[in-house]
Amino acid sequence: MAKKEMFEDGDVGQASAGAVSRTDFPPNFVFGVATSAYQVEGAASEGGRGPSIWDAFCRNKGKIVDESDGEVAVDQYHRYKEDIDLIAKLGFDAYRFSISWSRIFPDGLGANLNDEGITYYNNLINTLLEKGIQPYVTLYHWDLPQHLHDSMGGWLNKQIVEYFGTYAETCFANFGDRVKNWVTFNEPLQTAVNGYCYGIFAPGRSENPSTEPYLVAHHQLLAHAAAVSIYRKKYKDKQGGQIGLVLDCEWAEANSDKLEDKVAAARRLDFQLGWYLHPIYYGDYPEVMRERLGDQLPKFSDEEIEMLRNSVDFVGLNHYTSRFIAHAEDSPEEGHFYKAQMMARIAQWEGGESIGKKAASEWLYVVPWGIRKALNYIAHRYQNPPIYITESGMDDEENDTPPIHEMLDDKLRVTYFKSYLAEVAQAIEDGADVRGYFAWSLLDNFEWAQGYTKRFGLIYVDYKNGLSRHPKSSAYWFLRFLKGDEGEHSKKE
Ligand code: PNW
Repeated sequence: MAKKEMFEDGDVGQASAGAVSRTDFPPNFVFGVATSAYQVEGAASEGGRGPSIWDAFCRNKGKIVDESDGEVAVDQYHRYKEDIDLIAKLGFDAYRFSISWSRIFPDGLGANLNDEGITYYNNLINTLLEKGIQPYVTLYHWDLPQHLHDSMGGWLNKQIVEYFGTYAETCFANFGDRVKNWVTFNEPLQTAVNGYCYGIFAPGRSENPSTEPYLVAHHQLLAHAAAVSIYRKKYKDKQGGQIGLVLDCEWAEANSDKLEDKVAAARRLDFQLGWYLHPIYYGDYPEVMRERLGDQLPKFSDEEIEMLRNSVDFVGLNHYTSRFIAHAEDSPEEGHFYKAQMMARIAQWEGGESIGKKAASEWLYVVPWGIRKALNYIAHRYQNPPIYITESGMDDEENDTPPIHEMLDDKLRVTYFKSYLAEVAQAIEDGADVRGYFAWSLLDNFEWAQGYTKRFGLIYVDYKNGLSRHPKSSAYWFLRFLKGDEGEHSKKE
């Protein structure tokens, strides 16, 4: 299909302008909201928490656009009851949050357990369960204990695999009687590429962009496998839970019917998903990565591959946006990781047409049809695994000029969720085994290098007035949708 036709019929894309209702999904389909520890908890110097690489990174001038940090964030550490009340009132089934490693082991090493950290997460988990909300817990969402970075090089050192195993096991042992859904890593790609190639995420390294990202990804994969192996050997039977890995993927649509563009789009997907899923399903990195990267790509031993094989009970997909991909010998994208992919990512053409409406973040365009394609791609290429969409959403620019009620009426976000969910329902009909959808995010929060200048929340946080919480139109839309009051009417017409 010509690129223009794909988005001619309206603001946000094709088939998805119609209605969507709860009954388009199986009754046991999970609807949740997501956050991560450093982005929402705050209390960074309280409760015995040790520093993480993000505390240190935020102090480097110029790294965070508004020079902010997660010291207070949105203070969920002290307001978790209020936040859980909101999740319950909106009618969500599940809350995906992450555990801060340095709140459990302040120096990361695994000898000195911080009881206050255990107590905090026990309270959080118990309060969720009292309200009938299932916890989905991520062990690593980018906040490595600073001591592990300083003393041994963090993810660059293979020894990290053991330390991660100890930390993971401590979480299974303490929380696994109640937590039935575990994620080892959130988006290992972003840690590898933004943390070790571009230096725009902690720990901010860009010295060896052609080797470090691949080493860091390798060690994250091995740490993932180690944690899963511990869980399956010692906890899974007793506790009856499941464990998976969360990957991020922009859909890559070939820019034309030319073979070289189709191959470039396929290569792009191998560099995002295949980098992590190929070792797990097929025993090595994708061939095209080996071809393009040669010795820069580490090798697995037979034993490691054995451990990695089938090491996911489900695939978590963080999906926000899509791009058209064109073959490019000399890629316009900067940095080693993108150059190696020999492609151009296209969101806008010379004529001004765009792949979708733009959200606030540079990289985020609203492209509903991409999520259906991404889900079908995973289903076909990776043996139709159970998939949870563990994050999906869009952001508005922080702007304190308009009155708050205007900020709360987030019409484009409502359209985003309606249209993306309609496409998820289609993917289920196509045969993809999709089990859940988590909106990013429960509430506005610390958006990494963008600080507090971008707002992804269903709930508005008033940073100027005591961090008070105010549900946006999208939150009320979910409330009606989850009750079954959305979509049915227009559907029958
Ligand atoms: C995710 N991209 O990161 C993270 O898991 C969240 O912590 C974050 O707040 C959220 O998305 C919004 O940014 C991403 O460049 C970072 O495509 C970058 C991309 C996608 C997701």
